[in-house]
Amino acid sequence: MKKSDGENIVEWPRGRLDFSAGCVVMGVLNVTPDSFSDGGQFFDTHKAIERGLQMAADGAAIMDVGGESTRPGSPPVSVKQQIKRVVPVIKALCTKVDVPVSVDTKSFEVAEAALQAGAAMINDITALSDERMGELAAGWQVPVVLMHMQGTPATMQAEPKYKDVVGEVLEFLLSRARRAEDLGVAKNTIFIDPGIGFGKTLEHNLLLLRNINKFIAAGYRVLVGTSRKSFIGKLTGREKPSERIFGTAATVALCASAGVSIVRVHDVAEMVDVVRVANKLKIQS
Ligand code: HH2
Repeated sequence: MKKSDGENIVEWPRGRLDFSAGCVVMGVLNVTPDSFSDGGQFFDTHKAIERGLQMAADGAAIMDVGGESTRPGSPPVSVKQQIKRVVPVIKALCTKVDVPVSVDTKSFEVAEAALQAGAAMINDITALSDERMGELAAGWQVPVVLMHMQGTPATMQAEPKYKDVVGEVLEFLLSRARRAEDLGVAKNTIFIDPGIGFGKTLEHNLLLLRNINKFIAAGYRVLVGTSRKSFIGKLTGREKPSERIFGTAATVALCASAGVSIVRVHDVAEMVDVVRVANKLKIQS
């Protein structure tokens, strides 16, 4: 079924996303010293702002600003520190460009400070484990990303276990999405995300990606974050995250072609090209 234009455009008081061509790109902007891929590169506020401006110029539809790494084993960062890292960057980007900025945090306080600074979206890797986050999104009428994770970043890669990874992850996401709706978040502004690499082995990640159509068919828009992740390193033998761009491109092309709405990536210019081509190559079933 072809969606009408109305369904392809998601609009809210602070932003707009146009899915009429298919998948769009969310650029990753980590204002952290220790992120697995770009840690330290944009820790300086000015460098982070410049990177955000570059991502907007490169065609990012959203910019995702985070102040806490979630890489396996990463230590938590205090609310105060996260706010100090992300708020000046969000403020500057919101005044300089039209692209909606999302905040990547599991903290209600950080999300609230980010919204006050102009953020237009919340990316919560704990899928509203603090339900005040859902009320916050509903009150500000902003979209939310709900991600699945088994365990916490400190422990998640120790020994992830599922009986049926696809079924369990999907069931969890649907229950959190329904809860978000109960809290007042509009259905078309809820994005579900299988959480690639968050408490998952290589095989779990591959099963989730091979079955991404099941998530797409579930009634909510889907976001996927594979960019430069270690499973791509395992498949390609590329140790350095910065060398995983072609591996990332394969996953991005397949996700876009399958009907994923948003891909979260570090290499915006490259993946905008990938998505533009893949959006035109949806395999007919
Ligand atoms: N992945 C990372 C962080 N946030 N959010 C969503 N919704 N989905 C993801 O797959 C996802 C995410 C990890 O990547 P990155 O931000 O580059 O690394 P770090 O957490 O080390 O800052």
